[in-house]
Amino acid sequence: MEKTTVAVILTFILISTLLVALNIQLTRANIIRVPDDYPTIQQAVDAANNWDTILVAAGTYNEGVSLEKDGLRLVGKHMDNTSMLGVAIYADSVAIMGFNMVNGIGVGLDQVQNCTITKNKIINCGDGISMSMAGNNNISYNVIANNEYGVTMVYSNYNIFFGNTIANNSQWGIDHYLGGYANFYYHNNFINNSVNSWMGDNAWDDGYPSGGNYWDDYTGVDLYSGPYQNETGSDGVGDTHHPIIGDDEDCYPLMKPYPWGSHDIGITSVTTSKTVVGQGFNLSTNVKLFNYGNNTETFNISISYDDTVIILLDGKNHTTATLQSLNATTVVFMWNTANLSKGNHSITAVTTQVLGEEDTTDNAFIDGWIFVTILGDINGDSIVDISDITNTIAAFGETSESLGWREPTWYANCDLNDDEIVDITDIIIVISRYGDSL
Ligand SMILES: [Ca+2]
Ligand SMILES: [Ca+2]
Ligand SMILES: [Ca+2]
Ligand SMILES: [Ca+2]
Repeated sequence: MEKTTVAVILTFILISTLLVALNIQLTRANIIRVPDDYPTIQQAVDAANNWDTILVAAGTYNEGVSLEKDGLRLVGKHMDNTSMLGVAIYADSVAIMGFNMVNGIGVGLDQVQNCTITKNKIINCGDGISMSMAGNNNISYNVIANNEYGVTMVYSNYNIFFGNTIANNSQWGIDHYLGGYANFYYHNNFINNSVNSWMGDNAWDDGYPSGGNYWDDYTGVDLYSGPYQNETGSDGVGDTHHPIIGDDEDCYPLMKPYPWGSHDIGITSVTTSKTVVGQGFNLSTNVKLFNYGNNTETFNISISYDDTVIILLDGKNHTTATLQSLNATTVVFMWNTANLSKGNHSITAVTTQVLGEEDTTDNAFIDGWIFVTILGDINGDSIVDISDITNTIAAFGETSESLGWREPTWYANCDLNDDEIVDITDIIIVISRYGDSL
């Protein structure tokens, strides 16, 4: 064969190969639009090839979609404005994102792998997400709420769930009862489900400091930090493990629902030294704060009774605090009750919003109430009588350090002269006021 012939054949082969490659590239890049190209999502799915992308404009599509093509990407405009009833997936590597599925059929994953379900709202469906023999799928940043079951699994393993809010589901948030093990859950919020998770053998945290999930029924506190939660100082992670039905546990339960902003401070508790106080006497209110963000923040904190900002003993109406990332502090406010009428008052602490802060729901905290009364009325029933005397005698000798099992305020309410001990002076005050009433 002549050299030129060989060159021509080689060139032909090269161009053919390029064309085939280009064709595959074109096939992969196909984008179909709903409703521009097809009026319904199902018609677009039926017309699509594997690995196509279907973009769905905002609107209400009153259809449940059945999907059997590998790699298909179904993308709604936004989870708030692109509605459909749900989708049943029977193919691998499918992606569903940006849909609002309300009063529909939710998402079904049937014997599929490597699918991504992200940024959808799945609300008021029977099962939010139902998985049957589905593995290695990625379920992230969805709101799965007000369903009967949030997620149900039948022999479905090795799936990853993160950043989802699973809330108000009337049965179980996640149901592994019919087989679901080695699934991995972190940074999800479990809120107000009848039972947050049922059975299974799964992983519930991403190690330290990344952490686990937020559980509304977690009862622990956050006073310590570190991988073993034995180092001084809070870190936004509960100090004790959160048990999950079955033998599982979340070793690093989060103290606040995800996501935590990069600028985000919050008040975690407000406690006032007395719940019942003689009018005109001093109180101290402790406000505990946490910095969930990754920046050092400086901000003001004030406290109010009812809607009136309290002027502190130092004459100011606020305190300024600086708090490093993932750290807690307690600010103490000393104030006097002279301006408060006798009766119940609510106590509220408020912090200023720091620059860039999005979640301000935890920048205000209401701490129940205090009862302002006449001096000597220990139990707040508006009269000084024998029960106040016996209460004070029962607290005789108590100091803030010697409380044992008792509530701090029980001792504090009896320490009428604020000298940090319940002694004969306090008993004499009660007796001298015997019979006084509001
Ligand atoms: Ca902790
Ligand atoms: Ca906040
Ligand atoms: Ca009384
Ligand atoms: Ca005293």
